[in-house]
Amino acid sequence: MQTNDLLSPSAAPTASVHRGAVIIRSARVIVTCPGRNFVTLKIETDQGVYGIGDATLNGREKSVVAYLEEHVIPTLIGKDAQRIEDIWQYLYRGAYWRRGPVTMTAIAAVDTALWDIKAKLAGMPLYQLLGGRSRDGVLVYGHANGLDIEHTVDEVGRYKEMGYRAIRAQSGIPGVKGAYGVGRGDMYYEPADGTLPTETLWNTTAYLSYAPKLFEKLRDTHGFGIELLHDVHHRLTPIEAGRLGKDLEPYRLFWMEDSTPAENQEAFRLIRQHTTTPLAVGEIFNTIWDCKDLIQNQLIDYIRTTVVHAGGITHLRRIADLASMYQVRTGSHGATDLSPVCMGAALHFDTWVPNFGIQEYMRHTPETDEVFLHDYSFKDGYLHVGDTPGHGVDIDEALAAKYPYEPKQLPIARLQDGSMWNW
Ligand code: EZ4
Ligand code: CO
Repeated sequence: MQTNDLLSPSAAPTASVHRGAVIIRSARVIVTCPGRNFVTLKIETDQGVYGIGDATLNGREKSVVAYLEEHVIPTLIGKDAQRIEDIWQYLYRGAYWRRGPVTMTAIAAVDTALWDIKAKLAGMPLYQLLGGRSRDGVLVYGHANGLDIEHTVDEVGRYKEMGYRAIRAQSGIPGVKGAYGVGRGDMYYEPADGTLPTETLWNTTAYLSYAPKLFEKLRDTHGFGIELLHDVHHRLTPIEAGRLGKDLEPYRLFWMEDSTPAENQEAFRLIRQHTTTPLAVGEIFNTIWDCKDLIQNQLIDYIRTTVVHAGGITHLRRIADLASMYQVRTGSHGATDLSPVCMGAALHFDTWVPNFGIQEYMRHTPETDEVFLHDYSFKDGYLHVGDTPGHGVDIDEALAAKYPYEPKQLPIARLQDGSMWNW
């Protein structure tokens, strides 16, 4: 009797292992807190080559750890580490439950580690594997935060002296408790600050009259020879964002970021109709579907998705390619909660991607930089990657173990009457 191979269980389609395979032997998650929490995935192969990927999701670190340990790592063992695309599809399509920040951060960690491995196997820095260098250095912007206008103007001056050519300016607002972006220290603005979310108070009226005065003073003092950026951090409605964009036009911002929440991508049409201030959004997006309408309708100028929160190099490349068709450029998120592993991978991506715009760069603490040894450096407003094979970032596990996890959450915002607002 003939057997039907298609129906027999032994013919169930699995990804077969080919000659030349580099088998994933183990994978584990490392959690460390050298000043702030970071989650790192380390994938080891049977050829001694390993790769690491950032898996940090600020305030939700343990959710990603559980997703990786319970659901992802067991499926990786025995797979060929070279099959980056197939593993990406396996983790995305194969999960049934698609998208979401936890899932996509976990996928990003695997993807980043696999690109690290592939580049190491090739003996190349990652940017070479992606298609080679498109630029000499990666333009970055730093964060100048002050308690009021005068302080912020001074802080921008300090960033200019450090060599920055592009600076994000955020200022406290009189009468507004805990306005977004006001640091506690000089260099390391760190919003995740409580075991329970800190409550901040928001006042749109005060902000809308204060922000244009800040940029007027910044231009008066520092001139137009420096790029200035501003993050609204989702605090406005679309029509309010349109008004702010219009009020800021004389000060020629590089961009106005996250001026309204973007779950409804259509919302940006209203902002666009009212202002020529360039618009940036995307740091909390996790797939291309969050950006699709914004990009295809040319409602934004910069897409801020990044390696760790948008599915890794593999998915970010797809977003950047879509964006390039509409002259939308990249402006990846790079706050301190994105580890040096993400920063390293992002800088290789930025060195290659044709439609690069700018890269956010908040310096990590010296403790973090010691745990995560990295081959990138800042000079004259640009970050430069070195030629170490892979993405050029490694983790000192013995040192990492000295900094145990500290639970911390992001703040929340309320209006004057107590209603919840967008933080
Ligand atoms: O508040 O990364 O542009 N940067 C930002 C960040 C975010 C934090 C949240 O985890 O908006 O400072
Ligand atoms: Co932001």
